[in-house]
Amino acid sequence: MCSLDKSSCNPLTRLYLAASNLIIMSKTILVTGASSGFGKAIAEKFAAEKWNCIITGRRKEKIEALASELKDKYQVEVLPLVFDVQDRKAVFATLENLPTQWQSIDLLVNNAGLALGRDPFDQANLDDWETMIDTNVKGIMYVTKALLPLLKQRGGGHIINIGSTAGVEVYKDGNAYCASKHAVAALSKSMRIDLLPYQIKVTVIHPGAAETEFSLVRFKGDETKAATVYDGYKALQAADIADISFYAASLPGHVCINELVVTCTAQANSFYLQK
Ligand code: NDP
Ligand code: 8X3
Repeated sequence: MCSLDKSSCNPLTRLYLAASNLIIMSKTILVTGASSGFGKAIAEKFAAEKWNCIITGRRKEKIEALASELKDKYQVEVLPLVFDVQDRKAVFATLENLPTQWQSIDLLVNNAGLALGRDPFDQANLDDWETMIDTNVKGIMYVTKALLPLLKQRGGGHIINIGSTAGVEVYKDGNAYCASKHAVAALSKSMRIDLLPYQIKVTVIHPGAAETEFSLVRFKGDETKAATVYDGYKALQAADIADISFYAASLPGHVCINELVVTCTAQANSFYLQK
């Protein structure tokens, strides 16, 4: 018998106990928008900390390449999933049919999102507006709703939503992007209240300017315009948001960071940036 004193077990039993301990201790994160920027850095950080990762995005080759890289580098399990968060049917079909061994999710990071254009309200493009609302708002709603049965079944768990300083203050020509991120702030508050009975933590992180593919997407591939956004100061890096997400996810069960506004030192808020 070795139920109380592990040191008295034979080596094989000790090995078995150590392995089962490792299995029990492995946690799982699902992060959307992992093909670049914050999402990719978040997957890298959590994989480095030995979390198993479900990574999602639309660009299949990038998601699959990241999956191989994380598996090789960190010896963790990685499930790559390719879908558009705007596509309600695809979101539910994929997330309601996760392989059994992937159904215990400790942390959902709703990160996938984008800005398209930066134009005055009267000149902004309606299709861009719809894409931003469909991705940044409806995407979070679909993904979260699809995963909630699993989170509830698991008991507890944590949702981190990536908002923006654009969800704290509205800036000129920010219109629909700012509205979408204000919606993320409101949805985060709403989730936190409604999910209280299930002990699910809800954190919203509002980053300021960060050097990712964000501006390249916003300015539709215009590299010069995108680079100008980060000229003359040290912007936040994707790894900064990954580290902060990991910290928020590592706190004791009874502690929840509700909201965090994070900027680089050169930025005070949406309006003041020292270049
Ligand atoms: P990136 O453009 O580098 O990354 C965006 C990620 O979202 C990509 O992986 C992209 O993957 C994914 N994505 C976009 N649209 C969809 C979609 N319809 N379905 C599935 N995945 C999608 O930008 P960031 O990393 O900077 O952006 C991540 C989040 O952070 C966004 O919500 C953004 O609004 C927010 N944010 C960014 C800031 C910044 O200054 N960079 C500051 C504050 C907030 P794919 O194209 O493969 O689908
Ligand atoms: C991204 C930061 O300032 O472009 O959400 O809105 S900002």
